[in-house]
Amino acid sequence: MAVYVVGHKNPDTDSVAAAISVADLMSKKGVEAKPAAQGALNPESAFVLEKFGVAAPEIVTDATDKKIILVDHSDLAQSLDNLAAGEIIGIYDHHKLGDVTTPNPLDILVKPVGCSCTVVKMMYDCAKIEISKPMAGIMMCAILSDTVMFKSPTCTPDDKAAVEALAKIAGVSDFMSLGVEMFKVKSAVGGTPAKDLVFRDYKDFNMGGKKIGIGQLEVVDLSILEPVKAALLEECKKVKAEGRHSVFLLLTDIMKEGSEMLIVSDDPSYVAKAFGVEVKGDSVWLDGVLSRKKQVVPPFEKAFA
Ligand SMILES: [Mn+2]
Repeated sequence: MAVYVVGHKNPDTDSVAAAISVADLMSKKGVEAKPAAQGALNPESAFVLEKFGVAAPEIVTDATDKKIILVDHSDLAQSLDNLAAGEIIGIYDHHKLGDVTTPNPLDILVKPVGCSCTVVKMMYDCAKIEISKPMAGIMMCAILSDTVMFKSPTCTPDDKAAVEALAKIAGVSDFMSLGVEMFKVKSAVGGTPAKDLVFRDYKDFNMGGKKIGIGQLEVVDLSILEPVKAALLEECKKVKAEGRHSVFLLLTDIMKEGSEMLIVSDDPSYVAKAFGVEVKGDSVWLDGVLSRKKQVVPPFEKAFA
């Protein structure tokens, strides 16, 4: 029975590239493994796979009767449906440990680095298994994406070293310009429905018993989002109306290195409490905030606790 390797809901490039590369590594170790994604690829991931000639993973949303390896998450809310009806045999991640549990011992490697693919690179090295050119290419792009080209506070020296090593294998001499090209693809919002933009990189959290949704759009210039901001806010209101306490959408300007946060909440004072800012109206600028995981989730968890 094949093992399915799968990342979080609303798959991003790390979830997709980590699933593909872990499945590749498992196969080379003699374990039948298939990469999977919990939904269609976003434009950035599609660009990256196309660039290195890698096929898109199968879409899988239910764990029933499957052996599963989780990558890039370990939260039930972000995982497959009916996880308890399957069997998790591994977790490879770079987030805080989530709330999944397993009936049996499992293989697990979770490291405080900027990207799951940095962890996967360590796993290849540890197993002394050669990384192919296409695998190196997609892993390198995932690390550049997750670390916002090394600007994110989540970025570590391990991530930079991994990108440099993977770029050599992939035969990419100027990885930073490939990174910019990738972020331009990510920034393109023209013709995309507001709903798709809100869910492009969206996660639900349980904070102090409240359901909180936090989405993020990273662009090379915030002005790109100006024409769609009102529609994004309307869409966030609809998402909140589905039974959430709050929905926050981070509009991140990777060049200015900060985020405008759109706020739809039963009690916006949590934003003031979490970030020490004055909140007027339905948005606030958070200077220096690039990382949801490191700079947004922890202060909110404290505030909602
Ligand atoms: Mn990641």
